[in-house]
Amino acid sequence: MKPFKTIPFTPLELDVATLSSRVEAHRKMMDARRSVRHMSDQTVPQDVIENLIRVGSSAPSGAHKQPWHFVAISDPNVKAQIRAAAEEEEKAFYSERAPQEWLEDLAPLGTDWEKEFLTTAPWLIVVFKKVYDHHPDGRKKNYYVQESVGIACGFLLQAIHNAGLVSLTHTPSPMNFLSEILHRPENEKPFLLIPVGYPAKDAEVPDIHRKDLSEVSTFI
Ligand code: IYR
Repeated sequence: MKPFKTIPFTPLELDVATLSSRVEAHRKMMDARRSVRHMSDQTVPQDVIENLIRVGSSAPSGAHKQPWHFVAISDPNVKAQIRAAAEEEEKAFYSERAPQEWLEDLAPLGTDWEKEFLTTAPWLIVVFKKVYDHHPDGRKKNYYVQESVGIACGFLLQAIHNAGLVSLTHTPSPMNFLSEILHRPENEKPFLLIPVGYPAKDAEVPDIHRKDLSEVSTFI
């Protein structure tokens, strides 16, 4: 007897031709993903956001602790509070805190302190990482929190794109203000702010390109 309970795993069982074509279709689909900063205010139903978060939360995690919490915001007043606080931090970043080299690296993206998408997007999803969990018998440690929550965000971003919606990985820094505005407990720390919605009709994205496979991989 194993010391833990198991259930059968159900594989997809694709033939090689189907496997190749599915991977190619997925690659093409994902190649069309872009970070979009010009959002439409068109609404997205809550049940869609709920299902996208379920995808994010299906990610693997250290010791299966699932050390994340997703806060989905559509309340215009809360979005306005977040925008005001984020823009205050961004103003300080762009005018004082950012070293010259960082500003030069950001120049091709055309970013600045103004974050209109924070009030235009129908939803903001703030992902929190849980450094530890509260249990009746005290604090319980989580493992590989950074990696786990990063993977969960990757799942979420992929699901958003697959839905025909757009997103942006926004990291106002520091972002402690999110804990206060969203009333999150002290064991949760803000990890990523992801506006979700449809792109604005005239949305444009920077003309930047991805590294080739040969630059990002080695086969041995
Ligand atoms: N947080 C700032 C700056 C910024 C930093 C990086 I690294 C980016 O890839 C993009 C922006 C902002 O959101 O504008």
